[in-house]
Amino acid sequence: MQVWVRMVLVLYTTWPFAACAGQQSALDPQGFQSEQIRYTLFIFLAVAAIVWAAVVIVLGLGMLRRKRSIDQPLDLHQPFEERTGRVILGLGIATTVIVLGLSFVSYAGQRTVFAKDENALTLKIIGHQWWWEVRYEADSPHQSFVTANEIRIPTGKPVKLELESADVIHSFWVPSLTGKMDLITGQKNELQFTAKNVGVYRGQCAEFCGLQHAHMAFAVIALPPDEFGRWRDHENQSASSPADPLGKRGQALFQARGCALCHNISGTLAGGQLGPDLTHIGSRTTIAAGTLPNTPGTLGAWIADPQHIKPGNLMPKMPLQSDELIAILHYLEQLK
Ligand code: HEC
Ligand SMILES: [Cu+2]
Repeated sequence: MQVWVRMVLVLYTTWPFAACAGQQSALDPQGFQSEQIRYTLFIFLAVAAIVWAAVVIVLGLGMLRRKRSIDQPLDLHQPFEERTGRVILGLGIATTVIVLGLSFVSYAGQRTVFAKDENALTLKIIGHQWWWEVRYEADSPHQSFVTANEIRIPTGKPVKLELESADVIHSFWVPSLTGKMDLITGQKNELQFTAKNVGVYRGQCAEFCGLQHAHMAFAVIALPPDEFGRWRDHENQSASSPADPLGKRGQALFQARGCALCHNISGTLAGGQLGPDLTHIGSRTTIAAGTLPNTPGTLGAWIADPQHIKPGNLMPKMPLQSDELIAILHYLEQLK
């Protein structure tokens, strides 16, 4: 078989299933809200399919039973006119009932999806070109901390997100958990969802927001509640101070080479707010908004030349000697 024929066949047979399951799929719901959305979708799909099939069947019958052309097409045939009138009236009523019914289904679905729970865990998400700031805010400042591009939540507990933007309009979308919501400057939008199962769910910006829009992903990591509590307690702590000489040098260079102007590392002098918080960067799974897995190699490559990896992003290429790069990398790796 020709190669291209085989490729087309493979694509054709696997493509319909590729989107149905996995980390990022509205058809494989892992939250109460996404379940409701899929349910609404299937009702719409079923009703639309039935209407479509009925129209095609009637059209086919009409074509099969077509009569010869009439000599006087403008002549009125009383019984025929009456029958046509009744059919049109019936179809008009059916259409109205279907549209009203679907409106009700959609309204009921929205009530579930947008239901508010007062006891929800509240997080603030701020969209930036092209990364996500995630703020866990508690009543006491000692319980509040900031992270980026990774949202850890407990399973079974409602989570409320307050969505804002620092620059342009972004859109928050984790298909496995719930529907989309825009992030707009000067406005606070809310989105609530509950993850049913432990897992990692991928999300991404769903509103074109500039050059690196396609590299503006994030992960929602749903943990068992006790594990979430432990993570939260750990995340609350300031960054650990490096004990070894190379780490100490890295920390000093982080200040001296300007990184601290844009990045915050709690418990140190670094307090920049322009870029992601790096207090616990060593324990995050990805860097640069889901663009690369977080490994020593990718982290080093990012610090050496972020513009090569994500052209146009707002972290400039910093002039560093290779020994300085190694020291800074060693320091950041320790920030678990
Ligand atoms: C002008 C501000 C600025 C400076 C200076 C800067 N950064 Fe960044 N940095 C950013 C921004 C903005 C991002 C987010 C880029 C993106 O994902 O689009 C970032 C991302 C990062 C990340 C990835 C974080 C994550 O969670 O994805 C690391 C690590 C990092 N910077 C380290 C450094 C180091 C080390 C230096 C100094 C050599 C430095 N940065 C200097 C603005 C800056
Ligand atoms: Cu965006």
